[in-house]
Amino acid sequence: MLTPYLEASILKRAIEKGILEVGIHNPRDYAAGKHKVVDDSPYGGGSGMVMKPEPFFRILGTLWPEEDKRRIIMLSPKGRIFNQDIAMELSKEKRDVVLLCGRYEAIDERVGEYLVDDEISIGDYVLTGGELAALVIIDAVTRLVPGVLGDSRSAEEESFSWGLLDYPHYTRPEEYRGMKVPAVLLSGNHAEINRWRKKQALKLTLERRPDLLKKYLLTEDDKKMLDEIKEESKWT
Ligand code: JFT
Repeated sequence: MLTPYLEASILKRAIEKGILEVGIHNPRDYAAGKHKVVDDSPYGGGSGMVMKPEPFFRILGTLWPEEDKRRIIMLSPKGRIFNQDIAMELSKEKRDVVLLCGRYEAIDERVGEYLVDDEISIGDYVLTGGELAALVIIDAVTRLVPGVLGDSRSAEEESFSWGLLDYPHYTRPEEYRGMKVPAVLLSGNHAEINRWRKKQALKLTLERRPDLLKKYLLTEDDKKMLDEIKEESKWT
């Protein structure tokens, strides 16, 4: 499940450049007995299966025996909701980040209790297991590591719209099926272009995600643009 995505696009390049290293370890390979059983029925009864604790303890004991060299994160619908702040924090993590992915109904509670530093969910919807959530985290974190996206995205550009929705983008042709690219973008006036983009970002964020706008630190010019936006919307 994991390798096709890791071997595509940006993640593949990050791995090739040596910026990212992903090891995939299957609990089944650490399971006991000839049948390599990783799940069992729940104590107390009920439907579904529970992942046994031993394979997880064995993986971690074998590959990360030193507790201070690992940060163990379990993907779980009960975890705190993943966001860009958590992605940023993980991109700066010096320890190996271990993403524990389960299947079936759940992982035996003792894994969370004794091994796990952090429980994370990628959002309030139900997945079949933790692997997709782990890929989402790997993707979001990796693109924040310096060198992954190349130098084309400057720090200035990143901070420009950080916390706001993105402004509209256009490429050639200048006119398509009667739809024109906004004239300001063809003007070559970069101060004006930047202001237009910031205003568009503020407008879209105000319309669709007012919750984001509340957390965003507004400059005096931002406030002025918001006033302009509100004034302009009175006429539509
Ligand atoms: C779902 C998950 C996340 C995240 C880990 C394990 C089993 C299936 C399941 C589904 C509903 C209730 C278990 C997982 C997630 C998310 C993570 C597991 N399941 N209980 N679902 N939704 N956002 N992260 Cl182990």
